[in-house]
Amino acid sequence: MNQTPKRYTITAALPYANGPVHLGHLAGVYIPADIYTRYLRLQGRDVVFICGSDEHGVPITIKAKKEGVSPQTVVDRYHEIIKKSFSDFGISFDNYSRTSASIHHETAANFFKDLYDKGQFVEETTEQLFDAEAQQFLADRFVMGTCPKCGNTESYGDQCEQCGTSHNATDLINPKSTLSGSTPVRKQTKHWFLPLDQHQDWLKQWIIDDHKSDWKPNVYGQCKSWIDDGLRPRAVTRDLDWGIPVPVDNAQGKVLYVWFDAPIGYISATKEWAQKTGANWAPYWQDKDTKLVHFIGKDNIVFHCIIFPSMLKAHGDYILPDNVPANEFLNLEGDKISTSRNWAVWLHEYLLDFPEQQDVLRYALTANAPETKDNDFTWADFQARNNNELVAIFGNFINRVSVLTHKYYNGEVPEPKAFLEEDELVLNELKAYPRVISDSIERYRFREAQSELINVARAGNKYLADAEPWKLIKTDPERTATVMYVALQIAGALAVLSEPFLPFTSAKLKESLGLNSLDKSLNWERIATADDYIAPGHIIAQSPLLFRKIEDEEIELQRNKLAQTKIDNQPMEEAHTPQKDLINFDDFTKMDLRVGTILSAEKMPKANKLLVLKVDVGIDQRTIVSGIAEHFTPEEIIGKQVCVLLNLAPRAIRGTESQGMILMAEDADGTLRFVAPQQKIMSGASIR
Ligand code: B3M
Ligand code: ZN
Repeated sequence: MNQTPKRYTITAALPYANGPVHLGHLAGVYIPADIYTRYLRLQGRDVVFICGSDEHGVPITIKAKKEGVSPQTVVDRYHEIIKKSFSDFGISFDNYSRTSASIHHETAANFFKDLYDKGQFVEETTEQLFDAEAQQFLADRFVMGTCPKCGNTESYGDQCEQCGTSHNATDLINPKSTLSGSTPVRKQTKHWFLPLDQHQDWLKQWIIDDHKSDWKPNVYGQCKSWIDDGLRPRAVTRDLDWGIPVPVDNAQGKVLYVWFDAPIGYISATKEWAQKTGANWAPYWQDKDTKLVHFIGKDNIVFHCIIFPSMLKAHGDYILPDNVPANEFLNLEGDKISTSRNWAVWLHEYLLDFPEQQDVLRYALTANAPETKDNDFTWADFQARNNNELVAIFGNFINRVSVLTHKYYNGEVPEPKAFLEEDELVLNELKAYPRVISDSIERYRFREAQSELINVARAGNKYLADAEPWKLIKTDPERTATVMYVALQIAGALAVLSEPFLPFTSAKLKESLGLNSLDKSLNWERIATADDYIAPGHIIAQSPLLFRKIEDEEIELQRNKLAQTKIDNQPMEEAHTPQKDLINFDDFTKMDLRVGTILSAEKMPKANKLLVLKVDVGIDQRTIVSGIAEHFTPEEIIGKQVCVLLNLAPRAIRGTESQGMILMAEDADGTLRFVAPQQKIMSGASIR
């Protein structure tokens, strides 16, 4: 879209309501979407910003099963938590809805019905994976196996999180049910398929030809690889009991696939917003002068670039997205963020430790946003961004301006005298910033945009440091007045330009500078075209503390929390060492393994760990020294049958020759157990 669109529909991925949101969500999707939307509003554009909870799908059912509660209980709980986190962090949705809302059920069912009536589906009875133990069809996250594309052994039935490929559950190699662990069988069932193969041609032209230069390379690349591989029909219904019932005859026990209903959630949420505000929802989705932008994470690319557009196209009344600026992933202190391993910084927990410091996190996440590649969040970087940039540059400049204005002029903006070259220079530089920042934002380069914002404060600091009004005041009050006047204009511009990135700070700053009571309101347009934003005589209040230094101890505390999580996770992770190198059968038969019976046991003198055993191994009775004294008393093991490696070369241990080895199994916590025959058997029975 080249000329300015009439209106914008901005969507942010609907988070699954099966857990709270963490900083990865914020960095990848919601902050960029919020910056973009706030920016558009500041330009006076007509925009609706839409999101909501994704409350269907297998992840919700799995969580509910685990907790022994209904799916509705799960989604009710997390919907509220997620909604609050977003509002706490200033994510300024016009509507945050949910897919269990009746308006959504109705909208999604009608959408399906419409495509059905138009003959846009292929109806087919095929063999699907079925868990005979759990008596359930296995779709999506109910089944895991090896990804046919990249070999990841933990791919889900509908999608591989490693390579981003979306596939059919029957494509998985070695599928296993996540319900029972059993290997699924195949069973016939009827479903409706969206024939993506029939959409291949227009998709190719639309993405590969038309969007080669304006979609991000990561997004374009994934789509291209999909299209190059050849698109195949995708089932859009499932045999499940949680979801939107398939609205046609003879579809009992079937619901819409979550990835069919969830994106329609954007439309339902827009309708709900229109109902609340009295607006008309339709042009936001159906007028070709509307620019539709989907903010998502990289694991959602194919759904937003291929499947949902095919649905919209098949319907016929809808516009297609203009852009889908998907981000890569944010890691945390070097590791992939993981809900199950609790390797995350949860937003509601962050606010307990850093109350009212939303903007600091927003800033650090944008400065380090995973726009072109996966990135790493570290607490050290968070602290440095705050202390070296927000406090030392932005906060410092505002503080100096405020303090000096009060000290010299009781808070009244002074009358400037003649401008010198350095004044003109900085004022002209200021005028250029709205354009520079806009250009970056319009191209979805939010880190670049935010670093330009900090450059405004940097320019202000440099201007003050060069002019030194604190020295000048003694010798040249007139010149000081001019310098302070110019510095105040810079402060005013910062208050306005920071709004998309640091909304809480911007509001405080506007308030203290009294920007809302100016004759001509200060906006991006005025910053770009004028240089007398705040007139002489205007009164400013004392600036509140915008940012405070974050101390080493606070960072240490966060690091300790994560270290504790690592420890909590450890036994599980360490329990299984990787498989050793392969051996052949001959290697195995070289080991002479036999059942032995312990005849006697006594402690080795002066050795805490060692027991000296006499073991009957059929062909003889031999002495074996074993390091198990800390685990067993001699009395409790006499008479026990064990496995013995007979032909281990004898060796002297503390002067006693040991003529074999007893096999033991070790638990994750270090507990030792004998490997023993289940029933009594003759001593010397060979083990194969
Ligand atoms: N709930 C998946 C996710 O959180 C999904 C997004 C839906 S957007 C329509 O990755
Ligand atoms: Zn894969």
